[in-house]
Amino acid sequence: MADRPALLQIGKVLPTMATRLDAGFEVTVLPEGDADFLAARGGEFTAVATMKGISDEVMAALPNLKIIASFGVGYDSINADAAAERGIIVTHTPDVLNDEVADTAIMLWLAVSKELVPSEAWARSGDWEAKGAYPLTRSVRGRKVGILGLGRIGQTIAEMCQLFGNEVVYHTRSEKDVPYQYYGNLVEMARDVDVIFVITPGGAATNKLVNAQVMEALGPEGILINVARGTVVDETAMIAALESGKLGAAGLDVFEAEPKIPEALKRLKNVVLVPHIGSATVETRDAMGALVCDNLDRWRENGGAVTPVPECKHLVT
Ligand code: NAP
Ligand code: 8YV
Repeated sequence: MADRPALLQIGKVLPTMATRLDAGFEVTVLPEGDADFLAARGGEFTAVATMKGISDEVMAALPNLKIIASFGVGYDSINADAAAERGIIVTHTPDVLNDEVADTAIMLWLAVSKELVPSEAWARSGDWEAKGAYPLTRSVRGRKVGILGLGRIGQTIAEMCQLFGNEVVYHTRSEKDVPYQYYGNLVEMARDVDVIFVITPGGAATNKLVNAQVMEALGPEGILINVARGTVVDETAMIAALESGKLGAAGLDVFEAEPKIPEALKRLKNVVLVPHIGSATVETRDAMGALVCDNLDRWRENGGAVTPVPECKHLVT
């Protein structure tokens, strides 16, 4: 392998990442809107570092590619099966963001239940003086919590819920060895809980998993928190359920066509919306960036990888 393999960078990396990438690789940033670039130079690159996935077209234009190191644990914007078939290792950044994303999920639940946004507006606007105390809100204590996707992050959310004295139950495709009640049927779980945290991967297998039936089962007092991917929830059905009161409220970090958020969703009072900030702290993003670089360095040293995605584990010795 070349001492400094040619690496194609997709998206803007963190300063800490730039220093490390430059130390080990000959880095070229993929120019946006330059249709001729890949045709002319695609054959040069054996490594990719990406902050925003990689399209099938770009992957196909890199015939000598050996590794795609992706920033983020979710890799629904990378065709990992196609990469594995070509012998390309895809890596992601699991675990280092579990706590941060769980914190964001709990923050959204607290903000929705305790009406942080409208009560803050009440304080700022002078309504407190003019109208008196803000109306009572609802407690998160002692609630029954349903977790859709009890993986690394889902389990961290479950642990945090123990601090609030919540009963935790969950739905996944396969039952886990955990002390929480398992529901094989998502609608049945929705019927029995006060809040659902959505924290599955995105992609075709989970597309619109949270549909109108699930949201109606969660009900007029129910709260939906989505920190997974916008695609996991049927957004049109969610807006209709929130407008009609069939679903009580929602806290959303992710959206179907982000960064676009439907105007109808923005108009609703019973939602808290944040712009995909689940892992977005300096500390956690630096840890994710470091793991991207660790993967690339391992590959450069011995052809391996630290955290390959499951589809590519067999390519790593
Ligand atoms: P993980 O450890 O792989 O856990 C995924 C969980 O989802 C597993 O329990 C899995 O169990 C379950 N699952 C998968 N497909 C399912 C299906 N069709 N129906 C029901 N359950 C299903 O992943 P993680 O590290 O916790 O991350 C989860 C996801 O969170 C990521 O893929 C990403 O999309 C999202 N995320 C968002 C942010 C953010 O900033 N908002 C940050 C990080 C991650 P089974 O396989 O048994 O079904
Ligand atoms: C990041 C995420 O915001 O890890 C994930 O799957 O969604 C987030 O941590 C994203 O990957 C940054 O591109």
